[in-house]
Amino acid sequence: VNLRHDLHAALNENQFEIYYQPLVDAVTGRMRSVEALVRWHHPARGMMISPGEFIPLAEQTGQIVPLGLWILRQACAEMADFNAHRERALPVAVNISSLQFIRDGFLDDVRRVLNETGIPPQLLELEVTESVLLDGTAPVIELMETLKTLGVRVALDDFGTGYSSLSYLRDLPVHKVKLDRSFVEKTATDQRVAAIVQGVITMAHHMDMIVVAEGIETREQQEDLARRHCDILQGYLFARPMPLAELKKLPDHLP
Ligand code: G
Ligand code: G
Ligand code: MN
Ligand code: NA
Repeated sequence: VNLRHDLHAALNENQFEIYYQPLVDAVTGRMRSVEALVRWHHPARGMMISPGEFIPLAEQTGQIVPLGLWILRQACAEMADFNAHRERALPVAVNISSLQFIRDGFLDDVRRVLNETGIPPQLLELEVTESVLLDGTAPVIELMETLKTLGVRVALDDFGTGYSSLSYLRDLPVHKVKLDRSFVEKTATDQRVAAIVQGVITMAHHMDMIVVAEGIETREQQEDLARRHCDILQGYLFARPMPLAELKKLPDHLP
């Protein structure tokens, strides 16, 4: 199978689907938002191909641009509809590849999607990783500031992996930091990791940022992160990423 070739046809043939994973309040377990995670139902392979496999490929071929726009539009359209039937609206976070984020025209895409789907900008969040800064910091900060004036928020994803630097926390106008799950795995058993996690949480709070812990799989991890005043938790313990139809059936609290 030639994934590179198949990826091209996949968009036209509607082979992608958005799954949603809840993020919950660390104290109450109430659902606070969802993260959109794309899935590819590959017809020949007869199974789903992980975005961990095809997103990097799409980045290499440039197909991340049309695919990323489709994901953004689809997630916003679906969540606008989803929220129309709910008492309390849920924000949706969409992962944006660095290539997509720093590309000329991204801001126009966001504006267009907001207009077309009618989703309130406050209900859209964009997740980017620190790799957006590879080509320079100033234009990225400017873009984030513009998004902020639109009402769209930005979260710093996978924080703590790669070449994370504390200066990113200082410089970037993000409203949320997502602690990578590699930290969550070790917080309970490694005092140094615990110290870093506690430090990031405390610093982020001083900068009025919300802290999310990803990859919560056990009660022990949940309790540990809640005790450290992490605001929001996400992980298989609460719910796996799921199709929209299943999201609609979830209760408001995921204890
Ligand atoms: O959902 P899963 O854990 O399989 O995702 C694997 C990787 O793919 C993660 O790094 C995730 O951020 C990324 N990913 C999932 N959905 C999207 C998406 O819609 N856009 C981008 N750019 N990355 C995504
Ligand atoms: O890079 P990003 O943080 O966007 O990727 C999120 C990825 O983490 C998705 O592929 C999602 O399926 C996965 N994920 C979500 N919760 C858990 C969890 O509790 N454990 C593990 N191992 N992966 C998780
Ligand atoms: Mn993410
Ligand atoms: Na992450």
